[in-house]
Amino acid sequence: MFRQASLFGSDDPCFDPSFSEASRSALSGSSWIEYVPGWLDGADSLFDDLMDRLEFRQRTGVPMYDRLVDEPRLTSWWNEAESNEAPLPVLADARWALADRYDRHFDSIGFNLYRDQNDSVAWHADRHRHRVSDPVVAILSVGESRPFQMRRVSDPEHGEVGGASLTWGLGHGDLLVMGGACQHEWQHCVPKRRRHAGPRMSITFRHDAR
Ligand SMILES: O=C(O)CCC(=O)C(=O)O
Repeated sequence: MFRQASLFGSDDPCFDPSFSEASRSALSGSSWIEYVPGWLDGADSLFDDLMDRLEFRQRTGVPMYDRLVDEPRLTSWWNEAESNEAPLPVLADARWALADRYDRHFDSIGFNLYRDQNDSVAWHADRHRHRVSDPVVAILSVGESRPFQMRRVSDPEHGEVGGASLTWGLGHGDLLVMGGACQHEWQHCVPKRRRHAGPRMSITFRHDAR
């Protein structure tokens, strides 16, 4: 896996605490997304620091459609119950900035590494919707840009589709936040690509209570 240096920030990582570039869109009912392009500066250094610091593994036996498969990406987890400190100070600060803005206590961070164009995550809605009502999920993307898609469903378990999908190109420090009923009314995915794609990491902030 080789990451080509980009023009997108090899400086020390820092984010925009004022969310000045944020734009919020109502999706349907009470679902909304907020998109903040380039929220984080220094995305390249954050990617490299996390690669040095985290242990990634591949989950096996993951249910996908009607089969059990090896997940086509690598993952790593941090949660507050196991360790007080987020893996890097900039992520600790980001947690508090997100908590202030979205009024949620983000107590876990999931790291997903898409090594190249063959890595992906299939259509799904996050399972913690069964424990937390209307969870807010914040996704910070570093490394190369990959399409992130969302589609409306009548039932997130079975993915009955109702309309065209929406797509954002996420990478290089972009932030996308899903809120309201997104995990009940919508599914999301990161599809494989035909053309070469360098590595991308998504850093996902979740809360297990309000
Ligand atoms: O990598 C992403 O942008 C999406 C991650 C995701 O959907 C998940 O881990 O549930």
